[in-house]
Amino acid sequence: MKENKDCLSLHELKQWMDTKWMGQTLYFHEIVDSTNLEAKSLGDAGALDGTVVIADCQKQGRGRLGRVWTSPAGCGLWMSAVLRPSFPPFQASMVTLVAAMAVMEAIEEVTGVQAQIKWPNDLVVQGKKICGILTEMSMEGSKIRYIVPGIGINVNNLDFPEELCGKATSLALVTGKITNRAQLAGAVCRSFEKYYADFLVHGNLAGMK
Ligand code: BT5
Repeated sequence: MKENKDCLSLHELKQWMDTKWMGQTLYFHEIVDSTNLEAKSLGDAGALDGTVVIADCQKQGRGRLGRVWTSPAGCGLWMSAVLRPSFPPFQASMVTLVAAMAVMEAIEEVTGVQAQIKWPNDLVVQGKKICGILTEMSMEGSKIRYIVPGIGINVNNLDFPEELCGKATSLALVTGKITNRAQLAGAVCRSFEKYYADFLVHGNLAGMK
């Protein structure tokens, strides 16, 4: 497998965005500092619930606690959403788990790969990190203004910087195949809608399988 490029574009993404609300307002950038920063700006500017931002490349992909998320062009799914829930702030951390469940289901649906959730915000395959999630929140008084879950999935990466070797993997390294990132993005958004709706009804994750 020498060629690891698929074609990610707004047009391609829209074709796979078979959802009710998540990703129906959709932004795509070839290159961006961080999709979380973009989504937060959109949130500040009044973006609708379910607005999604996807980039081919992040110059300053962010992990938790100021850590760096390696986000090269042409191989990953780097995406963030703007959510405007009415639940109280103490429930916000559950959104990370909703996102993790959604990514796990989407990866299995699209590639057949079974990833495991590594608490609190990672997905791993064969002990190596394939996805990281960074959830950020903005408050207005004691209420949530918006929540931004940011999802990074290593899809078609064939190699990693030295510091990640042995720690990170990708769907391409696991399956030996190229995965269509737009298809995966659509599947993530569809699964997210399902698990999030369940969470909004129950107020917890008890109903999730
Ligand atoms: C995370 O942080 O795992 C959250 C990563 C969230 C990334 C997404 S991409 C879309 C959105 N926009 C952003 O700017 N961020 C979100 P943490 O648990 O702190 O893990 C960070 C650590 O993971 C780093 O210190 C590295 O050790 C490792 N790492 C960095 N890049 C990686 C990659 N591509 N694959 C696997 N591990 C990586």
